[in-house]
Amino acid sequence: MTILIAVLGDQLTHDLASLGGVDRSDAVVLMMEVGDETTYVRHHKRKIALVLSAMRHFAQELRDRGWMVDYVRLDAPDNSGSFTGEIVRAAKRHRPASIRIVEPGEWRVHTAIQRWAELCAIPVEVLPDDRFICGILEFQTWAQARNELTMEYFYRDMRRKTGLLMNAAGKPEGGQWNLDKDNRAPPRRGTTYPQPQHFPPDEITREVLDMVAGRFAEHFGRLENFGLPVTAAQAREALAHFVRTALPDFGTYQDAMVTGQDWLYHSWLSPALNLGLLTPLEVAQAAADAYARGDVPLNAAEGFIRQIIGWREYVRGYYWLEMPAVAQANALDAARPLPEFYWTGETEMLCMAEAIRNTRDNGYAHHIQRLMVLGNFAMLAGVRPQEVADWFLAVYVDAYEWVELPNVIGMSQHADGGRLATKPYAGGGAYINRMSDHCATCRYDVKQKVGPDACPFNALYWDFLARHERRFRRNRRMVQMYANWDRMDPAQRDAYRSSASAHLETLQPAAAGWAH
Ligand code: FAD
Ligand code: DLZ
Ligand code: SF4
Repeated sequence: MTILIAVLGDQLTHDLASLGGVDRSDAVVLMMEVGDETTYVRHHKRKIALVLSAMRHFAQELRDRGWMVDYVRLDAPDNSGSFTGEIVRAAKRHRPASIRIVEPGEWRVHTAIQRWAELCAIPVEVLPDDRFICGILEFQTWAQARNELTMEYFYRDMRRKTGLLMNAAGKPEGGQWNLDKDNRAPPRRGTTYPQPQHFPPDEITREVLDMVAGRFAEHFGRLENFGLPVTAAQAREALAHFVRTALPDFGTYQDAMVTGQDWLYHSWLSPALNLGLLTPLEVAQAAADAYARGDVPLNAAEGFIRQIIGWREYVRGYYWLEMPAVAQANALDAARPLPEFYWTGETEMLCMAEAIRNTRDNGYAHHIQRLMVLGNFAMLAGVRPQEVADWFLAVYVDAYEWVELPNVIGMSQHADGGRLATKPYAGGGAYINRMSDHCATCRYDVKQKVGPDACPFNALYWDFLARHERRFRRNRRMVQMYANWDRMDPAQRDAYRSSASAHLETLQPAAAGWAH
């Protein structure tokens, strides 16, 4: 009895649960390139190229391993344009006894799958995605036992569960769970930085690049110099390259920003991880092994592993716990439209212009650029969180709603009212100046507090605290900021607020049509 196994574009893992325990001679693997997935937001061109190229490579590998693959191409004349449309058509083509699929990464697709059994009149089996270290139900049980969803405690549980960086006595390696205090060094100057490994496009990728350049010409972002890993073998090479060249300094300079340096010591492994070309456990294990060999210091291995088995697993659990309501959350009542320069990069704020250039050229910005520059500015300016979320979902090669939405709504915009992060990630120019070399050559003066030449982050920061005083004044972690505000001369407070208003008035809203 034939089984139809649907494999989605971010499920490109050979030991995917749905591919296990099946007689290959009696199964058809269905992979679908569909218009809906390429345009539910107008993804960065590079992301579309990556996903479709990786899907085509994976299909080829499945065939080489003896699977029968029914691959629906985007340019097929009878392509229905949606997963559901293609499932119905495939059910008619193959007349399977049942359909199997691993639970999808996104709520939109989860909702669509609920209708498949009825539409196809056959059973649909949805299997847990065991590539994640923490299951969805496991996270829900963990969360139910707590008032606050503190990432640090979740992370410790994941360390215990995986045994990563744990000693024989069941204690954290080195005696501490978290070495973040060692990981806040400003950028190292006068040095060369490692670069991610570049994989020249093969014939499959070149064909996809040509198609994307034509069909998605209006989408944001550049395709030039495409060199992302598109197979599991390449992704493993990229992982080894990162461990060798960048991981040793990953921890120390994790929060640094340098003009013209797009990756610093970051891994740029999120695209491969989120597609399933790498699993979180193998990536974290590679860092732990490097530490065990003495190749990298503990603060690097711990800091990196925390991002993978801590933050990445935590935001995925949070997504499924809080959806669908969290997508509309707007606890700070932010109503401003997204400024146009997020799409054009045309701003005199050098930190913003640099992060947006990196985003346009590579579909990348590292965590501190996303959080403390792009996200911080939007929150301080009071931009509507759903517009911010649409932007982040559209412009990054690694963006999938399960990981993007918690990071935007919860971590960077505080729009969930503090469910994910107890304190808003807000900062003025001084923070960016400490962690980057941008301010030295910016048209604005980071040391000036108010006026047309002052760094806009300075006034916007105090204006944000003043606007949300009732919400944040009693927050234990913000007592010091409000004490500083209280000590300020009232004329200084007024000057901050009018300087912020003057800057906000200069912001041009983005024209419709960039994201949707
Ligand atoms: P590295 O710095 O090398 O970190 C290693 C890995 O840890 C990453 O590849 C990633 O898998 C994981 N990781 C690190 N931080 C996080 C985090 N906060 N949440 C989840 N995983 C994390 N990450 C995405 O994968 N997709 C997104 O759409 C996305 N949107 C974001 C939006 C905002 C506003 C913010 C603040 C963060 C977002 N992140 C997102 C998290 C993080 O910024 C990226 O994972 C990281 O920049 C990817 O680059 P890298 O592989 O070089 O990361
Ligand atoms: C991101 C993306 C794009 C651009 N295109 C496709 C596609 O044509 N076919 C496909 O299976 N997946 C695609 N993806 C990834 C999906 O959006 C992702 O698998 C689901 O959202 C998971 O819920
Ligand atoms: Fe950014 Fe302000 Fe520094 Fe300019 S001065 S780079 S706007 S923080």
